[in-house]
Amino acid sequence: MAEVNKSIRAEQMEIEARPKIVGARVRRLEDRRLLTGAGCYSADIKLPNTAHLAFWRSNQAHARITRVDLTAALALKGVIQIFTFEDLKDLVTPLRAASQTAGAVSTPIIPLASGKVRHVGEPVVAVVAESRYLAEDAVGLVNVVLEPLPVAVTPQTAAEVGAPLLHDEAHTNVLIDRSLGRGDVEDAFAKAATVVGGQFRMTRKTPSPIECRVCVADWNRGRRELTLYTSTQVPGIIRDTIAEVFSLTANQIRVVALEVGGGFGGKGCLYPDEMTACAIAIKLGRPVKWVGDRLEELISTYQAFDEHVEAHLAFDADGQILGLRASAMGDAGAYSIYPWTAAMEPVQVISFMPGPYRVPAYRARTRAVATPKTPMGAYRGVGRPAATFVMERLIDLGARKLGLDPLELRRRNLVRPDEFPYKTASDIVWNRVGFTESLEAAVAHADYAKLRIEQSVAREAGRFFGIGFSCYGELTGIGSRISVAPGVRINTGVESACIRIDATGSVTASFGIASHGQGYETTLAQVVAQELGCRVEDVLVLHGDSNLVAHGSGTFASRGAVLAGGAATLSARSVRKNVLQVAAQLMEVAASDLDMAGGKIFLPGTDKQMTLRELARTYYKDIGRELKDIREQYSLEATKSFDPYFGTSAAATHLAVVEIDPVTWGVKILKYVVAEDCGRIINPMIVEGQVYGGVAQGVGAALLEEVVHDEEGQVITGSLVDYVLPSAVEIPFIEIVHVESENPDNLTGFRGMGEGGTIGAPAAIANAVADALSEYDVDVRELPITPKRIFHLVEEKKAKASSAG
Ligand code: MCN
Ligand code: SMO
Repeated sequence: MAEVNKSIRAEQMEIEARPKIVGARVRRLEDRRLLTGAGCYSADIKLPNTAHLAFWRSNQAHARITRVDLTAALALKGVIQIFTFEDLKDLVTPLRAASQTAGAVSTPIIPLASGKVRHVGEPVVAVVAESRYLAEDAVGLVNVVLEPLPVAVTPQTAAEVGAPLLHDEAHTNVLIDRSLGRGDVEDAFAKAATVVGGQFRMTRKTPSPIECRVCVADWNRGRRELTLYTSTQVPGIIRDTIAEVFSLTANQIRVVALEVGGGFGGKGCLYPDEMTACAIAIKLGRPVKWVGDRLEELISTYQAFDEHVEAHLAFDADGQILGLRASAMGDAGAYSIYPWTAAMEPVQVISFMPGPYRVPAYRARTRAVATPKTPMGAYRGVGRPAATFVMERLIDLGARKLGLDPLELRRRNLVRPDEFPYKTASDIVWNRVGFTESLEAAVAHADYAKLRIEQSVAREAGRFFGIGFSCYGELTGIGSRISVAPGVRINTGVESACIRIDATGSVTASFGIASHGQGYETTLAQVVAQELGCRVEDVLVLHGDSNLVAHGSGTFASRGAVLAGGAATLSARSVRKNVLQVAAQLMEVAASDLDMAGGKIFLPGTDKQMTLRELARTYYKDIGRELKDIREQYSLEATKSFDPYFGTSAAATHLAVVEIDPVTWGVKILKYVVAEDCGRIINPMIVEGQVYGGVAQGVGAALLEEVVHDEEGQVITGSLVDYVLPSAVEIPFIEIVHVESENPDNLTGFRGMGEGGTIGAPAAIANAVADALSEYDVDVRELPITPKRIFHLVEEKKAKASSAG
């Protein structure tokens, strides 16, 4: 044992002596290219002989396709061919997102609508022309006759027996109905001193990246090879899926995500548009290009967050949580998407609802209900923003009723450091993570006591000034044991890295993930440089191309740092070991005596050294009998896969201070503090950028963003004038405290954090708004909490007060 400890200590000392690359604020290597307009996006791909694709999309929510008349469109000069589902069906095997969840209903995913349409924006006819302009003109001449079918637009009406069915063969609109929990909830509520609760709702959002979805499909007829350039987060998943759809092997397919201008979840799955482009490219033997416009983005990119939750929380007289009850209903939209299924968000809502708190008894039910709307997919945070909103509102409601400070009530109920590993009532295991540390760090940084004094001064002056907390726990970097979406059949728990040193000594590190804003060319270069012992600028990180490694999925679910970072660590360590062996032979010393850092291999305490460049050149290019043996024995290249097996816990506390304008009821965020624990940080600057972006998205969810449909399922928010995204004006200055708690869960100590900002912000802002309006006893139960909603809430309370008085 002493031996082991000694060697661990020696290793630690050695690590500490090396330059600290992981943990440094390295400037993003990709930014020079991106900021000078030198990035190459999918829309920039210009292949010779490209045909341009445009879609005729459904303008009705639910209707039978009775006639498609293409005569006028086909007569337009420059139109190459026009396709309906019938023209493509011989090529494609319909996809179904299988789920192991009992009673789960899957729906077919096909390139173009067949027989009927199920949401506004669904692609029905694909027009291919010599230019995009001609294709658009021809779309205007396509005549599709739709015979309206009855609609059940809300999940509540769609779930009723006898509601019009979206998928007749499913015999129900309820795609998922699942319950979970532990403990005696009835008893908990019977014993409770205080119960709070009610109906909550987070409305529909759309991810809204700057770059709309784009793809270019290219079929090499001779070699039978398909290349798909697509603005996706998940090239690996798309490749494997396309193989299935077109009955090809994966080595016939290459899926490339060049620069991707944001995804935020919306580019995390395979779309019918991509299937269509591939099918037509194969049919025509010409490259086919589709560039989605903003309207298409707003009506066809998968949306999320439409969660209706009824929840109640029971406390004892001391404010200890006794039990939680929740019933959630998610608006799944028209299809159960591939590969995540309709279960992904609604199940996350109830799984994460107990949050970072000790909840001894819990019972929850969740349903995903098909409605004639754009399918529900991923949106940063997936379910946890809604879960956190509901739970954190319940905590604040409880504090008010119990007469306790919201901070105190949280302190009493957070899972304490000595309780880890803590298994929640929904079966999530929280491993050691800084729940309490994050809360205390936020409180200290914001000087909470002073804020409350400021608040009382403000209130005396008649101002609506409010303070809101939100605490959450997250499972990130999920391994093969736990799936990202409950019940899905695909395993996303593995990522690979291939690291190779070439004859010039430069290092190329290839990954299966796909950076689309996260800055992986920088952070993974930091990890490789640290572990291998070279400089960051020696490392080129390649990603976003299914040809790079044998298997990879992409970037989603806050997994990149943990999974790709883990794979990078393993393969860099493997290459390093070999480099030291080769150097030992060339320098005629023992490998165990050598060290490597900054691109130099050296014998500590002497001037004996060689550069990685010299070593690599000798290894590949010099002539000599002994080199033959060295080459055969040691490779300057390694591929390793990493599977964290379980997930890694992550946590944060957000604290928002808001002021509400008594005339316009507009909410202004005065102060915003985030204390987050993402374990060991690779690059604090990038982590801060992720927090800023995530909180900005959460501010949108809390105050502004909402996809609105009318009672016929028409989309009201078809432009960015109607679907309101936050701008710089609405985004507060965000103060960040890093709580780098030690992470025993995986080999790197990294925890994921890319979604966290969006998980914490809606709840903190909702609580702050409710606190600001506490004189009216206003309860914030629906987000976004717009001026109009606040106005109605206040008027309602005023009316009640005057009728009572
Ligand atoms: N990081 C770090 N140290 C840690 C943890 C993370 O330096 N301890 C860095 C990572 O190296 C990476 C970034 O922070 O550069 C985010 O890492 P991680 O938390 O692993 O999240 P993912 O890479 O898996 O990113 C996915 C996540 C998701 S799910 C959405 S949605 C989202 C997000 O990232 N969409 C984004 N951030 C986005 N940022 C941009 N710019 N654009 C999007 O579409
Ligand atoms: S919503 Mo992020 O792509 O998991």
